[in-house]
Amino acid sequence: MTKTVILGVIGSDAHVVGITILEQALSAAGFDVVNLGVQSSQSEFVEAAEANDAEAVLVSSLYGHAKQDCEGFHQRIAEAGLDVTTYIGGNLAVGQDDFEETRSFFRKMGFDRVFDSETDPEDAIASLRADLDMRSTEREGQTVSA
Ligand code: B12
Repeated sequence: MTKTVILGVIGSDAHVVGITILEQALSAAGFDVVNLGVQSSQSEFVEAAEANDAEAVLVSSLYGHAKQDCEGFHQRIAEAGLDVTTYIGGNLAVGQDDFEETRSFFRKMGFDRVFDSETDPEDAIASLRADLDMRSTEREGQTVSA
């Protein structure tokens, strides 16, 4: 079954090239992509995930304000009762920094995976396939034992 993913650039960020490339790569890999485009709010991500019964939400941020823009994001997802895999990627901090610290920060925020701006879309797709397949297996397991 085709898996639906929500993709967008969060906050006031207007960098569109990265998500355009990601959308093409994800579509070519067989995912059903709902691209919210740039300058998307947290509510737009959550509402789109709900409306499209999405399996994953992919957040992009390039302009350095991802920490502020993603504050409370996972709380909103939980409040909406959504069980989605969440990824974030791009230029997630202002200026040069230790990416492992950035990764750790966003992991603590609730993102399942955190990608830097050097990420090859194919690597993100491989991770997504693995994570979503694992979720399906877990769900099937739950159904059988229920
Ligand atoms: C083009 C560009 C612009 C254009 C954007 C045009 C447009 N509509 O897209 C313009 C001139 C408008 C612009 C404006 C600004 N920009 Co600018 N911009 C760039 C630039 C040169 C290239 C970005 C780009 O298109 N890259 C090519 C694409 C293919 O790569 P990408 O975006 O990184 O995406 C890839 C990966 O990051 C990754 N990825 C991205 N998101 C996600 C999400 C997930 C889930 C995954 C898995 C992977 C992933 O996969 C993508 C595909 O390979 C970068 C510098 C750079 N070399 O990256 C600065 C840069 C991003 N901009 C920057 C800044 C500061 C700004 C401004 C704030 C400047 C200002 N003071 O006005 C504004 C912000 C305006 C706004 N509201 O967004 C900074 C951000 C600094 C930071 N984070 O610390 C950068 C890094 C430049 C710099 N070195 O300072 N910018």
